[in-house]
Amino acid sequence: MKDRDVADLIAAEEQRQRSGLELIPSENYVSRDVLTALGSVFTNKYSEGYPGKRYYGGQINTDKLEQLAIDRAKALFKADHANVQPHSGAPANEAVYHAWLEPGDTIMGMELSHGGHLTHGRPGTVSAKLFNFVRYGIKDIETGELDYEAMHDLAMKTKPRIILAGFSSYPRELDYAKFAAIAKDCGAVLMADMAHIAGLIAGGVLNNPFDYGFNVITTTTHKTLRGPRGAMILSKGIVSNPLKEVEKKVENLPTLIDRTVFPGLQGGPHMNTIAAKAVALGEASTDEFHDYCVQILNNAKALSEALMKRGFKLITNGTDNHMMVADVQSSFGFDGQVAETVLDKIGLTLNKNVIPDDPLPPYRPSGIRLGTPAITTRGLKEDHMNQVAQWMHQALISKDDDKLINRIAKEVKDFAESFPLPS
Ligand code: DSN
Repeated sequence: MKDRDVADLIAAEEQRQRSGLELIPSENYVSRDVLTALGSVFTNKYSEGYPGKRYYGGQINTDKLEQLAIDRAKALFKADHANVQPHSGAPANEAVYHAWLEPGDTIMGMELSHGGHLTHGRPGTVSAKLFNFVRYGIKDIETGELDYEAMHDLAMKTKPRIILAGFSSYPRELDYAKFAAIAKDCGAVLMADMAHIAGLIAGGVLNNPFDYGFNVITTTTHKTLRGPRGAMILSKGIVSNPLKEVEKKVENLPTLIDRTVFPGLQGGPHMNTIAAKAVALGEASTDEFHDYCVQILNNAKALSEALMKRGFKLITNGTDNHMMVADVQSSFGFDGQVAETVLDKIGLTLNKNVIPDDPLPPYRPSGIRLGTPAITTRGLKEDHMNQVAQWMHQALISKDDDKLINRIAKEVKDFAESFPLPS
């Protein structure tokens, strides 16, 4: 590479990734094939429109490529349709809202501090300015069970046009059948934002919302799914020509969504990213990927138990998926920002996070969020989780002891470097 400034930063980032352990639950290490597709000549091509219906010439390969990604996504998630063009998760969610709703309509989503995502109605976001969000949340903080009765009552009172099941910091499975029953009673469309757990659904270790009557699923492609940064919208319904207007009926959601993604919200799709999505979807359909997903869950269980044994207060007392949220303020007497900084120093990367109804502000919240997708890709197994928990505990209880912190950092580095990045 001729540009030494950028080349040096790439090399430094590769070294950082190699010598540390990535515990942010929304991150992963992609395969060399995904990186190759991302860096391919498809980056040179404009392809506004959809396969067979483009506004530019020269689409002989892009049409086949996008169709391949669509077909793989449909087969993997049992969808009638897949739109593989969204650049990221936030615009994918926006696209669904705009495809189905009119300004002022109501969406029911998860309370943000209980695990909901910014695009599920955080004040100040574009969607919160345009739509009316109402909230459901956790009933029992010890088990993480949602308050489905309150959700039903609120849905009947506010008549949301979309009920959104999904989260970015909730460590339990949702009861999709209960969501479906509530949506049926109030007449809402059912949408799942499965960005965090798409890989686990593809790998067959968590439930697929489509099996419970959901209409739409949005997901990013770079978390447990282990693909490039980007997103997809999967839907049930009739697929028709996206260049022609259709009536706003639930069976037309695939076409309504296509028309909202392009030309509604985006211009040209990023075909190199779509190539990498196709590769990741191919990888996710293998037995090896299923085994990887089983290991993610086993590692998360082992890590959560090892942490709780050392006095970490975990929200809902454990996990059913790949992530954990720990209340470090009540466990150790300092906030999540302090914990994030200390753990960064020893080479364990995770993020500060709010806990349900957090009394502290979001930039200094009570909690941290961590997970096992990336370390499982590196090859760590249940037996290693005790060691990870021990390093975290030692570093946090001795956070001002620079000598000890440096010693742990060296141990983490030596350990991490014995688990290579995917090649
Ligand atoms: N930023 C993502 C996460 O970490 O969960 C969600 O967008």
